[in-house]
Order: sequence, then structure tokens, then C-alpha cells
Amino acid sequence: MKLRLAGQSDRMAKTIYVLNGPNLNLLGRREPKIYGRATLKDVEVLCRKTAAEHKLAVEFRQSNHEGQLVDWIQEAEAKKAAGIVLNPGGYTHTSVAIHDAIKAVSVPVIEVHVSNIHARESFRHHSYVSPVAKAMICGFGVIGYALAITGLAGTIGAKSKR
Ligand code: CA2
Repeated sequence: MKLRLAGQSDRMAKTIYVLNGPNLNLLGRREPKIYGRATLKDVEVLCRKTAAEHKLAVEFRQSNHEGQLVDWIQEAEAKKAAGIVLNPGGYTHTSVAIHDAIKAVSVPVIEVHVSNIHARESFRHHSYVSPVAKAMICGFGVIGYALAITGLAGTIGAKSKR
């Protein structure tokens, strides 16, 4: 029993949660000038490929609900995930609950935005997530997800396949 638990914990230590907030299920289908043409499925494939290059696994999820994102952040902590890549969508600019959830966990969180939020409307300039995130990437399109995984892999010392 003890051995099995240790094995499970080892496996989760090499898992990165990639969490996507509200409306990101629409990626690639609307507003391509802002968000590009890649769909969320394309983003998932990119994340799995990038993570695999560092021998990391990915738990990829999207929700339109704030509490669900909070639950997943807590789950990542409980399962001893190696890190979280989080695009909080519109909750970036409103959510004290997501801020508090990140503050309460020890898992490193990388905040990602497809668009450059600072080059857009002023209400997007403030993030409740940035002060509690390890790092923030914005404006690189969906490549930002790959950059976040690579950055996380570097900080947790994951072995590259190359
Ligand atoms: O640039 C980002 O990744 C954002 O997190 C995307 C959020 C937005 O509220 C943030 O300010 C910046 C919006 C996600 C909605 O995505 C859509 C994609 C296609 C069409 C409509 C919405």
C-alpha cells in the first residue's frame, strides 16, 4: 500500500495542470484578430507535446465557472502537481477567489494570456492573478502556453528528452 501511494505521488509530481477559464472554449472560432485561429484542442495538443519533451504529463481542463477553477487549483495542490499553467480568462480582472486560491497553495502558477492584456482596454490592465503567480506571459498567442510549460520545467528541474 505504501509503495503504491509513493508511486502515485511520483506520477503526480510530474504532472502540470493547464487550466483555462471562461470562454476559452471559443478559441479559434471568434475574434481571430485578437486570439488567432488555434482552437483550444490545438492548445491542448501543443501543451502535451511541449510537456512530453520534458517528460511531464498534462492535465488539461477548461471551465466557465469560477468555483470550478478554484477547486482545480486546490486539487493540483492536493495531488502534488508540479505546477499550474493558468489562463483565467475574464476572471483575471475580477476574481479575488482565484487570487486567494493561488495564494493558499504552494504549487507554482504561471499566468498565461493569449493576447497582450496591457495593449487592450484599460479594464484588462489589472490582474488579480499576477501578484500571486510565479510568472506571467502575455501577447505571444497560444505559444505562450508552450513557453509557460518550458519555463515551469526549467524551474522544477524536469529532465529534457533532448
Ligand atoms: O488573452 C487572453 O488569453 C485572455 O485571458 C482571454 C480572455 C480575456 O477576458 C482576457 O482579458 C485575456 C477572454 C477569453 C475569451 O476567449 C475568446 C476566444 C474567442 C472568441 C471569444 C472569446
